[in-house]
Amino acid sequence: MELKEVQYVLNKFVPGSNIIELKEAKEGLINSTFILSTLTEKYVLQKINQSIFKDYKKALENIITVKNWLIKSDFPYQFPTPINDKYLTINNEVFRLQPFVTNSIVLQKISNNAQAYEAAVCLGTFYKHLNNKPAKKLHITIPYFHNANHRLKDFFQATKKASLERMSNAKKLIIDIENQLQLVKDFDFINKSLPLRTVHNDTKISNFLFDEKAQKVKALIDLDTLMPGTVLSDIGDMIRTYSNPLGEESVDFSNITANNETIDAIIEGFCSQAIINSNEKKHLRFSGKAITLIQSIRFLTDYLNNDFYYKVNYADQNFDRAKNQWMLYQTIQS
Ligand code: GN1
Ligand code: MG
Repeated sequence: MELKEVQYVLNKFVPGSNIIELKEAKEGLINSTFILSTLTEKYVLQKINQSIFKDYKKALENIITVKNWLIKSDFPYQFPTPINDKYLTINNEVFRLQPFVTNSIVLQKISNNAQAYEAAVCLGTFYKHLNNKPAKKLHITIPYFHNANHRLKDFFQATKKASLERMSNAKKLIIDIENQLQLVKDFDFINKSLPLRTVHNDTKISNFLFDEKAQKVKALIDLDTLMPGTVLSDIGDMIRTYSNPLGEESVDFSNITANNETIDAIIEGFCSQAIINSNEKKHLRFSGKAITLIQSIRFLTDYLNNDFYYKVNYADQNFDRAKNQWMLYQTIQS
């Protein structure tokens, strides 16, 4: 989007204010995000990807519900939500405007385990404050989001429709994944035995805003996937993203190895706050392995589907992401 368009959208939210600085934040793979400053305010403007967040209206209701629960229980972190609790539809595009969290920075990767610990403490606090809230009242806005069997169904369907070229590139990885189906089944089986909780569902480090100076978390962001679920989705995704020092875009495949000490820091930080039962605790480490394999399957599925879901900058990027996750998966201890 160009400055003129962003300015037009901003004025629908805040009439009369003028942008003096505009930056696009390119971290997310789905929504488009812009950081904009006016003389007196700084905002985050997002264009929602409606083909992925089809139920964005219900997702907004979830955000408001959780916000109210957290306000009531004095959640000690910021939880930025859309200004006026609303989205605006402008020329068939859906936008939200949020305040920018002052003096905050986005980390693309962790640079030490203390950062992993701090983010996990924030997540644990989130779980503690929502412990007695009725998660099942939240809408399921993306059905089967972390259901492994569902992801496998999509994957097998994609293998049937894929181009010959992409199928032949992916052949080895497809066979490797097919040899791991038991783990995917175990994940669904374990989840059925765990309590339903309010789950964030996208706990990568860039969704925990850090203080510019102190190495502390200030805010939890990216709330589109707040849904009922189990703790394994959130801890699994933390493990998947923080334990991979090279990041999910790295193509240095032979050097992708999980840092298992980072995993210890995540579990320690989370358990220092969250109130979870022994069955949940027992499977935290396993969740990292499972979610990483599922993410490899999701990237590979999208590659076979000709990149319908995740944004790509070059032809085989989703295949590279799938290989990256596969390498990581093999080195995560569980
Ligand atoms: C997507 O758009 P982003 O980066 O916040 C995805 C996550 C994946 C992640 C992989 C709704 O999140 O589930 O783990 O990409 N979100 C959705 O980087 O599918
Ligand atoms: Mg996200």
